[in-house]
Amino acid sequence: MSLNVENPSLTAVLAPPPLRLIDDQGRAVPQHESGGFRLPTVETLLDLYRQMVVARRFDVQVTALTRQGRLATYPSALGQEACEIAAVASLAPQDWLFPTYRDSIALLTRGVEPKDILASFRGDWHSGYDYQQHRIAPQATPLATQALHAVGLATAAKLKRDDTVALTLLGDGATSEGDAHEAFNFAAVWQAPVVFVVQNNQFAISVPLDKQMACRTIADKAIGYGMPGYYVDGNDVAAMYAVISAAMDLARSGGGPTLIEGLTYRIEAHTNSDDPTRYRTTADVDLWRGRDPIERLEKYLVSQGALTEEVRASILADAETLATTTRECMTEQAVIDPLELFEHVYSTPRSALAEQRAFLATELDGDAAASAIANEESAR
Ligand SMILES: Cc1ncc(C[n+]2csc(CCOP(=O)(O)OP(=O)(O)O)c2C)c(N)n1
Repeated sequence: MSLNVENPSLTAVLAPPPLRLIDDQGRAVPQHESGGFRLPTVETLLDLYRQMVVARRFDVQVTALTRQGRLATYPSALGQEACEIAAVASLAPQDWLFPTYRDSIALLTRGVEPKDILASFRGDWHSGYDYQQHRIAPQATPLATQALHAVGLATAAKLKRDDTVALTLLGDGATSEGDAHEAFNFAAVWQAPVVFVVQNNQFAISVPLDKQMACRTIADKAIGYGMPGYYVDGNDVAAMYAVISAAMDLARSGGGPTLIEGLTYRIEAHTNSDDPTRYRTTADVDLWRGRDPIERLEKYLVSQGALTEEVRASILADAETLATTTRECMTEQAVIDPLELFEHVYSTPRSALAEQRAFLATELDGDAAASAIANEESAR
């Protein structure tokens, strides 16, 4: 059945320009274009700038270590610093963050040590950080599952009448999952204090967003769920911070959830096992490199006289110190016991798992014996 529409062009959908407070050239946008959001203070912006510069240095360093074979895998967030840092900066100490594999720099910004962030990427079976201490859930690899967990925690906080808000980060691809739909729907039905920040980096590995949905923006979907939605320039940290902070305030004061889409771009490959030249052009990547979130803020801060050479040098020195710590912790041999994997599954051992454990133990013994022989031979 087709709709009887006289003018089919009426059904054409055009994405609006995303909300921004600082434009590509590093200029504050006029008040009437700011959607009612206020530009954060220069002090706040300088702090966000520092965190973005440090986070990028970490990201670049970890990508290099992965290429050297020190880590099994690392999903880079290069180019997405504005979304990641704005999200963490909007959290109060009691709030919870529900991140994905892409969001290591968010963990870093919330105070997790590099060696603890990287434990699972080196091959350990569990995350290296204490979830309760940092109020950060495990970095989810199954897409969108963390959104449900965030809604669960937020609903519990509401029932307990405490003022905790949950913030979850999702990719554009994750919004194609049923779990994302369930999370958005029940967050709105239950008016849960949760904020969904979708980093639309335009690809789910090799699949562009227009192969996943036909609507204008992900943010538009919010209206269907019954919550506010914002389509924001995800490379403008000022806008991301202003919108996310407002959504956190709304959730904390009992106003329910918000869906925020940050339009951004993943500059690096999906992970080190991906070849992005198969599905996107160098021209596209160059275009987005030209919209760099750090350079944009830098221009603004310089124009305000807030970023002097001295301040910049001290931020770069901090970033280098962190890169050195990161390199050093990766040169230490990881102490990993693969058999530990079986220890916390059931309180009473199950026969199938016991068989698998015995199988792995035999394999590990074989490996140990083989490497002992190899060592002996090379010593001769
Ligand atoms: C439930 C589920 N299905 C498929 C995958 C395989 N997978 C891993 S990453 C990815 C793309 C995710 O894209 P997006 O949500 O946009 O996040 P990005 O990696 O771009 O940050 C897919 C399909 C998965 N991890 N989980």
